[in-house]
Amino acid sequence: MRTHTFLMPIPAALALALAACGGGADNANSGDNAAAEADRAADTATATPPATPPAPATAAAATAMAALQPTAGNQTAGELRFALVDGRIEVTGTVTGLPGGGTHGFHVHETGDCSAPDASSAGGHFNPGSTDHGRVGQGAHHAGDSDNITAGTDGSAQVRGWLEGATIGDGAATDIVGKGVIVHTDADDYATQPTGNAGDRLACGVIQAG
Ligand SMILES: [Cu+2]
Ligand SMILES: [Zn+2]
Repeated sequence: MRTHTFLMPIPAALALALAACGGGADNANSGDNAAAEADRAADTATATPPATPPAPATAAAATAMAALQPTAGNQTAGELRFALVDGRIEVTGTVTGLPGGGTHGFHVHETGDCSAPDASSAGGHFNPGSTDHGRVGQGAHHAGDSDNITAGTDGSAQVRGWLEGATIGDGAATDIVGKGVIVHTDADDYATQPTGNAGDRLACGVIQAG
């Protein structure tokens, strides 16, 4: 019994020594092995058909932007960014040239056409779900409804709002790419149908992927 326990470490040590030698041999041949691996990898790559489309294309389409241009007789302009985050669209950016500060309605509209002097060409609120106008996050509302923006005394507003029920770049009925964005003269009351009684249009932009 004592003999056994004393002898056991010897085979273990031999095994370790052999393993070390084996590792050394592998290292010595690693250059050849690497070359053979590369050849096999190349063969596999040419023989295997392309897999599913790469994910980055979808990720890149999940953002959009819009440049706001003033309507006739106004100076309101801005830059907006849209990003799909956790199933809703975050809207960020800056709007300048708002008259006398105050609070202004802000929506995505159904048509990406700002050609009319008063931007009436952008149509009504973006409403793919055929719902009532309202306030995002509080019951029924248009997919294009976003909270009012508030300008400082310098006439500029930092936009930080969101959209619910809309998507970016997927080609679905809810896709905001190609739609319009409008900043209004007055505040949206979140109740009057179907406009929120936000008044005239100070600026208009077209949402573009990117
Ligand atoms: Cu509007
Ligand atoms: Zn609305």
